[in-house]
Amino acid sequence: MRLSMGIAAFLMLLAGPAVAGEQWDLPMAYADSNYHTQNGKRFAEAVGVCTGGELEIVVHGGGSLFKGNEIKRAVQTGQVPIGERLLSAHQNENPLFGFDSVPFLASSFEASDRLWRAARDRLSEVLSEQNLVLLYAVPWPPQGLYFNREITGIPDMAGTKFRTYNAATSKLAELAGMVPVQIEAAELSQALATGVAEAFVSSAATGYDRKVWEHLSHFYDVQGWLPRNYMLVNRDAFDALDDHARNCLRAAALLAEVAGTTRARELTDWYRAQLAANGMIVRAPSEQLATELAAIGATMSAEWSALAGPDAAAILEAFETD
Ligand code: PCA
Repeated sequence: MRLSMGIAAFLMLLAGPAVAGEQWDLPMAYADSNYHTQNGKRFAEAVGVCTGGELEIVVHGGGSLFKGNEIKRAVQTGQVPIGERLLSAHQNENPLFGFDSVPFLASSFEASDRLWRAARDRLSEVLSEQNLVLLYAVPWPPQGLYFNREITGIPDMAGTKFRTYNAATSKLAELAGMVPVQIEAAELSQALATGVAEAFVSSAATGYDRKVWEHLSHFYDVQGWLPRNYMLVNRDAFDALDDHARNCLRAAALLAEVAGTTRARELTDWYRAQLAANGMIVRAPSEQLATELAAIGATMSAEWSALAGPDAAAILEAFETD
């Protein structure tokens, strides 16, 4: 409450006179109640207050305007001026986009923040070349494994149909002898209900949002990595704004990144507790599973470094020396 009053006071200082405004639609892919979506709504409100109504942003959650895998392209091509997306889902375009999904490279909130600081400038440059302005990024809670049975090691996973959300998670499935199927979070419950997928990797947040206890029984809290959602603006739309509106977007983005990341940290234990409260067995991986996953992580880390070349080297160096 104190924080939000501080934010309001800060934005009022920036606010100019009220003028009849421009309206921007903002597609987001995840559940309306999810903290990313709620944070995006507060970001939109802050921009509205700061610009005195000159720029009004309307959030469309749950993939209702564009589906997750369509959002980046829609923003790039100007079908919408702004959108939020899990960038690692596009790591086939540029391996740099997968920097936040390398298993066990940065598996705590603290390490994830450091990795983000190390990657941010280069990522902004690459996105700028794609006609995109990067505004802010907010992590998901640490990634764990969901199954419909007890799993004590990788051999238990053989042949399982495994829902993935990017190239890294598909690679993980293959290295574990499973069959990857890439599916958006919005379609996850249906995929589990129909047997298209039998297991998956994600945060406790997505397990909660999709009520996966209706289909699965075990959550292994392996804490693999913390992928991020990124708020992206079409560069032409951004450049067409006046200085004041651009400053408002940047200021609201700074606040949104801090607020969203804080919320993710605060909610992580709560999400895990909700899985357990709804009957799931929530536990750490066995020693065997942890060791086997670490070996897969080492393979994937080496592969990512080779693929992302000088970008990877620069990020890893900045990460390790921060
Ligand atoms: N939820 C998203 C991405 C990472 C996460 O925790 C998903 O499962 O699609």
